[in-house]
Amino acid sequence: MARHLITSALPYINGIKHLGNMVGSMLPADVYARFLRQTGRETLYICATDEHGTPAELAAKEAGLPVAEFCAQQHDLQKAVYDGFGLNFDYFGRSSSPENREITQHFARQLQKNGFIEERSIRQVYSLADGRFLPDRYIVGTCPHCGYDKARGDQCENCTRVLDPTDLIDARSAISGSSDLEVRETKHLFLLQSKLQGEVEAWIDEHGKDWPVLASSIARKWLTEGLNDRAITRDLDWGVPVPADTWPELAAEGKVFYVWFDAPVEYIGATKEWADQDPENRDWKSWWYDATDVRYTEFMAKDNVPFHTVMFPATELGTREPWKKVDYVKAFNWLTYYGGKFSTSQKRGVFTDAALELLPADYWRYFLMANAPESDDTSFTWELFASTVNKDLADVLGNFVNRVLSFSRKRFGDAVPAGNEAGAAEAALGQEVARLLAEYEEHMECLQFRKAAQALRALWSAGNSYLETKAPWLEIKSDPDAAALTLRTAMNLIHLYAVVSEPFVPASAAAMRSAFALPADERTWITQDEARSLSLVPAGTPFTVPPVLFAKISDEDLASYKERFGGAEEA
Ligand code: B3M
Ligand code: ZN
Repeated sequence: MARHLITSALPYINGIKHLGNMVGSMLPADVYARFLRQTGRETLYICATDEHGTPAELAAKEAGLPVAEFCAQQHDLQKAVYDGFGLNFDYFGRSSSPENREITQHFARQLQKNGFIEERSIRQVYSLADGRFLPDRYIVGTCPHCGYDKARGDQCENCTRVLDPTDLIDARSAISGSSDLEVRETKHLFLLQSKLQGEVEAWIDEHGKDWPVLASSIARKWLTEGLNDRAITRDLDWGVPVPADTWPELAAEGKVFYVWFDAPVEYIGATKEWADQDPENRDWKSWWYDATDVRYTEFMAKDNVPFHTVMFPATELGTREPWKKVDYVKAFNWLTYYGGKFSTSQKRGVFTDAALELLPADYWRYFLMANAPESDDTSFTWELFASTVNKDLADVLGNFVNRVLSFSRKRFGDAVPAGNEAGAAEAALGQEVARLLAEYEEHMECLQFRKAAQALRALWSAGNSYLETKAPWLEIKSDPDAAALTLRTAMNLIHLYAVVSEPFVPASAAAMRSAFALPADERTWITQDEARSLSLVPAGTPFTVPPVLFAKISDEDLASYKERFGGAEEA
């Protein structure tokens, strides 16, 4: 049986992420990893903060902190939010780790050895006032295309055009504001991607066949445009240093690798960080090197697809070593905020820390996955959020659990009642539940999260329909044994929900499961037969009634959320 390696795009260190980032990478990866673990597959889910590059340096400057300190703080802040979301990483690392430095430098040496790296002289902007070169975002000026006066050296935020720092009008240093700039010659390393084009194409022909269209179409588009040689070093203080044993001159000048060169390597680096914490029992290399029994799935939003499907595979191929390459790329479209962009700089939309201040993680997890931007963009609106929470979570699931357990306790006391033997209604219910469970499993295996969420919801609804049909509150009057059977069956459904809902709503699943005092309940999944017979919780099992699982979002709540976060009017 294959071992499953899972990674989600590494969240950039410069600030807390919004819900759009969450639903396009870490959350679906966690849902999938939980499902795989529960169904008995050996699984390793790795993620990390992406800590290098100019945005990190600039954000640190703004915060008035040394960049290393800033990154350490932000890493802990982000990790705390992800813990709050119930993200069950096997390891959450840092791309600034010594492990990543070592492996990134190894990659570079291999690429050099195999003729895929070349030193080239380029002309770059140098700031006399700051005494340094100004890469990418360190230089600001007026966009030659649209006239926006805060365009950055790499891109104009206003018209989104990609720029070269020398294109800017009235260019100045983002550090000192000085316009005392000149263009100087400097040497950088270039990755000769053009030489690897054919190999990457062949690799995608072979391995990209089963990827979702969103991923494979983006990869093809990049290949059609042709792979250009790219500068993979920068003049920055913060980053993986160019190794002095191979490039003494560049190392002496303090060059570091470009953030997109070391970031994907951190998937491997973080796996080594994980292993270094328990070297006796963990073998990072077996997951990455010559790992023919590993199935590797990556999660990311669509803007990250070119780096993962083309550039990083090119880098891996160029090492001429058997590094594990991605098997399946699960890519996502955008989650929009009322049809517009979530924006960190304009503080528009919902950030992950703020979301957890409002409501527990399970509300967000279920909502986001049930509406995941899989085949198209999804628009987040507070109205859609409130109606999903109120209908699916509060009415369908939460209400069922509470109603069944409180009613049974009132009529039959603190243990699951015995009553009649299962009859025709229970047999029909068991068939239906087994069918829906199979459907749910199938969608999860194919990483179709919206469909999986629908199947899960259908499982929850099946319980409601059964309860409405049997109406134990009427049965109790004429035939208490019939009512007891209905309640016992419904309690078995609650236990089944507790097990199979875990990937989506782990905290609520744990609350449902702990309602029953089952001896040694270590079961991780439910088989078709068990689903059909609905008898894992026998009569006599003591139970408690958990607090209300999901509170409804009232009209007043809705109004206050919209006021606090802004709604349609700002779109
Ligand atoms: N840090 C995503 C971003 O910030 C980027 C992903 C790296 S994955 C190796 O857009
Ligand atoms: Zn512009």
